[in-house]
Amino acid sequence: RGQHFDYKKSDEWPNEYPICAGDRQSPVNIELHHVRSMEPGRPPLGRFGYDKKPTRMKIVNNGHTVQLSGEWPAKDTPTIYGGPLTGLYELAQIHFHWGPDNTAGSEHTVANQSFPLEMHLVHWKKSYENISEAMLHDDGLAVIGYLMSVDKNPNTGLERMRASFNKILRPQQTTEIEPFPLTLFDLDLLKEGYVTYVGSLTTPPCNESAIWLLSVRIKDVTMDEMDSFRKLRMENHNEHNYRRVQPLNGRSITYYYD
Ligand code: SG7
Ligand code: ZN
Repeated sequence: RGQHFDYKKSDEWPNEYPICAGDRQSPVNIELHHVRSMEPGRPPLGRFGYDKKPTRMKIVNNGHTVQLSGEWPAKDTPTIYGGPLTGLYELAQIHFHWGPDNTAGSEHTVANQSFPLEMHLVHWKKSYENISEAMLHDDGLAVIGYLMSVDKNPNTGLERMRASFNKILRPQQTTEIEPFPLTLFDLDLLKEGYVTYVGSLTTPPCNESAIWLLSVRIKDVTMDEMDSFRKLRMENHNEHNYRRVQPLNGRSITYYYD
């Protein structure tokens, strides 16, 4: 099910994938003074399974990103609920967006500022049959995003992943890694608040099926970790894998805190 597209030609994506020119596209720029406060009485965002070690874990270079996925016993599969979400959303995979140097890389921007790395945790709504089916509905996916900027503190999850990056330097390479619980990424789930809006996949076919939750807290990534991402070869000699920000078209961005 490989989609082929070129980040250098993202203006041409709509020719082949018309939804990429839709009116609820992602990513977007977040202006904190435009952000609206949450409606009172919403249940807080919750999660389970993030602390459970999967039975297997693998990373794949799919030509557009590096993707981490795991296999858990059904009851332990990382799941989120509450906040702006209705129902349960189960984790499908985690992936990243970056650029050739520290001036760019993130997909979302804050006050027009880019960050070197953005981490996405893609979840799909369990009331749908599977993720492909969920992608056809406007509330089918919930993607949590973390913006990261360069600092000295290594991230244990990123360290565990990048130890095997030499096995997936080329597109379509895959390798199993020693399983670890996702809590090693130190994702203290959006406790300091997050912003949410309705949007799309940031890659073709750009389905308008994602509820976005972006951490307000910026995470750390080390220079060595960034170098490891930049050594991964992508399709079409792409040196970056972020899409530029898309118009809001009247959508509101809401600030949530528990
Ligand atoms: C990455 O971003 C991949 C895609 C993902 C896409 O290129 O991780 O995943 C697969 C399975 O190829 O698409 C449906 C999906 O998760 C867009 O995801 S994003 O909007 O979170 N950036
Ligand atoms: Zn993404």
